[in-house]
Amino acid sequence: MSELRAPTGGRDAQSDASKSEIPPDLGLYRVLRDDGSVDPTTDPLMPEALVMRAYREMKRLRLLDARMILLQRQGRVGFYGACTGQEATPIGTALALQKDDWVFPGLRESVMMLVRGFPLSKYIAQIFGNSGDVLKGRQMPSHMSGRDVNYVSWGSCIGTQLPHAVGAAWAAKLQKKSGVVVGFMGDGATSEPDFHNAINFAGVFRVPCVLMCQNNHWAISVPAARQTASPTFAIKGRAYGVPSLRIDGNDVLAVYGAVSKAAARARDGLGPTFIECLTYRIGAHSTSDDPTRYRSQDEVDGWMKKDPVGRLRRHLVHRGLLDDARDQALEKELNAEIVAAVAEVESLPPPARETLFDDVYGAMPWHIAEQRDELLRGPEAPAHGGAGH
Ligand SMILES: Cc1ncc(C[n+]2csc(CCOP(=O)(O)OP(=O)(O)O)c2C)c(N)n1
Repeated sequence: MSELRAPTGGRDAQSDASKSEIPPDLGLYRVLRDDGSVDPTTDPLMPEALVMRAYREMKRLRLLDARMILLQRQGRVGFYGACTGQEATPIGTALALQKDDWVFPGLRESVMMLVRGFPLSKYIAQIFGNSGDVLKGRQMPSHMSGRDVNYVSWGSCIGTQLPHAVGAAWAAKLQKKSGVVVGFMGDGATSEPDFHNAINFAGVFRVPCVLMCQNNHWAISVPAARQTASPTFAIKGRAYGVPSLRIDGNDVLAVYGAVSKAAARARDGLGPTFIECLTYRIGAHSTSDDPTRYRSQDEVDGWMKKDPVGRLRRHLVHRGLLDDARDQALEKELNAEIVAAVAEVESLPPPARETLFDDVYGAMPWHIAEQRDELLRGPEAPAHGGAGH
């Protein structure tokens, strides 16, 4: 990844100082400047239509997350894990990938399904877990997935998706398929054995994958500084012989540029790349968490100034592609889209009881068929599944 310059050093430094000497796994690849202009020496020249699309997707996700948290507080959905403050990383990644690529996510990347073409109403039905849900409501809440868009369900046990991602990439290599696999993790996942197994295997077998670490500074209540004594997470790739870099994960142009190059390397048979995306979880870990118990509002306020949506908005205004009126109109349109999608699926009944037995066996064994028949002879299920999952 030597072509990606490393503009700054130190844990959270974001100035443009001392550009060239710092190795990419200690530096910070960044494109968007604070005033909305771009650094011409690092600009990946993302096509204008894609930059506009990125803004639309990031803004929609910001609104969608806020709406889903509201629904959870009203008892209409069971649980939700938001991506607020981290939108640039999954969206910039999704826009850099191709149709036959695969995504093995953690908790905060499900928007990639939408960017890859999964319909919003079906996505929201997965959050309700009702009969509009193609997964038949069996997954853990906030574990959306979509076979049509090569987006695999998160396993929930931290880090387990990483050996799966690397294994899928190895399979693609053996089968001479063209797809690249992207595996995501949080900073906390780098302390799991699965991370080390996966990245070691990826390096040894030079599999076509990109491993993305969203360093959002917290693993629930454990700060990144208690997660590792390494100066960066990216540097961990050195031990495994995997080219690694640290990028500004709140800069969608940087994410797009870095992932495009890493995916191209993988496609060219040059093996894996490990990318640490420096970002921040603005909201709670999930609707079951109260972050005021373990971090200060000052810290959150500091990161709000580096908010990825605001930074991209400044860039679009700087380029003359957006103004207040257009931005407000877009917000109205996106809110209406979300409200309509919720209205379309919320009143659907729960999945039919017999679906519980689908998709498990090719040919249903007799004892399972017996249990299904007994269930169907029993009393009717309540008309609505209620709020709790
Ligand atoms: C193996 C395992 N240990 C603990 C947990 C409980 N847990 C759920 S999320 C989480 C923190 C994850 O932090 P990180 O990997 O940084 O991702 P983030 O949630 O910040 O995106 C933990 C410890 C779990 N799900 N699995």
